[in-house]
Amino acid sequence: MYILLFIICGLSLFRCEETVSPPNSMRLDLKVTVIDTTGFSEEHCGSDLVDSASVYINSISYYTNNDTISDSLGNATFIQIIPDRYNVSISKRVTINLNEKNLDYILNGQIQDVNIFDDYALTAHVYPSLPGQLLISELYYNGSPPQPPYNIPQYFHDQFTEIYNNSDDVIYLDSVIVADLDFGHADEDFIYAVHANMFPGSGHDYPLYPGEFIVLAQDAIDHTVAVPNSVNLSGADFEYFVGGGDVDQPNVENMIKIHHKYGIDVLYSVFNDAVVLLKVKDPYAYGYSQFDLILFPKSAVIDGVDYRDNLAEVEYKRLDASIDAGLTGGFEAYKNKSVHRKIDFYKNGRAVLMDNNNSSIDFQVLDHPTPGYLFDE
Ligand SMILES: [Ca+2]
Ligand SMILES: [Ca+2]
Ligand SMILES: [Ca+2]
Ligand SMILES: [Ca+2]
Repeated sequence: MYILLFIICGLSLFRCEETVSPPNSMRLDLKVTVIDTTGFSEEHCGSDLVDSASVYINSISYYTNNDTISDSLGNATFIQIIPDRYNVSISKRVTINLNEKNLDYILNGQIQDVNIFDDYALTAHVYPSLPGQLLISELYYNGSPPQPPYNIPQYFHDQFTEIYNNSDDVIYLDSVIVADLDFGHADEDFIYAVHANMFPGSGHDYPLYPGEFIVLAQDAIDHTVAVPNSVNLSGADFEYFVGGGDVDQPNVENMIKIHHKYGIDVLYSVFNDAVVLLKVKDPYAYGYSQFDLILFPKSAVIDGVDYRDNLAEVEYKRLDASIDAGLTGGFEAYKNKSVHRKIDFYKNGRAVLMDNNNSSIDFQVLDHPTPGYLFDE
């Protein structure tokens, strides 16, 4: 029996190695031409062919990543890549001086799940957007594994959303809404939220200074008491409170419940979901779908992140490229992992986090969450 097992393991190992590194004769070249047909690049850079853009390709089956820079004709060439299904992401920063103020635009595009099994040329469209000033810096939705002898099954009450001021100015959290979205609503103008909760305050009560974090907990308690390798969220700044038997930590501010389709708390899916920050004058102004989802205009979204356990399932993305052109996650539920924005650069000692509006390149996976602080680089 042991011998048989050994042989099976050995075989699968061999097969795995063999597929990851096919011989060079099997490899192929890919040319990506980056183009901006919105008129933005033509006006500000002199051509609709986009030079100096970072082009990233990742193989869906083998998780390999490659990146290169587009040339003066907008062409990015990849030599001798493995034949596979690929996701392609493009990003370029363009600084525009408008009324004596520098605005850092991002040209951003994504092509999902393209079959590249022969030499191939494709055209990728990019769209201009402004990167977020107020960002979701970390999302811990994963939950904790069961830990004997505590006998608690998969634990998800320790979820939290970390928000960061990525700008040079004070930002007030007052009336900012945090919402998670339903899948399958390809609406040009609206997003469809399952849960929506608003920060309290009347305009200037909750300042967030440049480089500062806040933590919004599902429940602001020390979760390590129940599950030792979970997180201590007793120092969280805000918590979701939906009423009923939900925890209400008296010294931690509650979010204002705007919409709550279901659940004993505001639970993000441990498998796949999308979370956004947005701000509107009247959260009830846009109505509801027939499935009891609350609508918000897409134009009100400040930042968003789309995640999924299986990164190959890009067809199930909940956010479009105007908010998040990519997908983060890629791990099993209940592993204690979190997704965190990468550090783009430092400005006067303050970390500026990456926001290409593409979580495939902006986020990385941490083995343990970091509520209210930056991971060590
Ligand atoms: Ca709660
Ligand atoms: Ca409370
Ligand atoms: Ca963003
Ligand atoms: Ca963190």
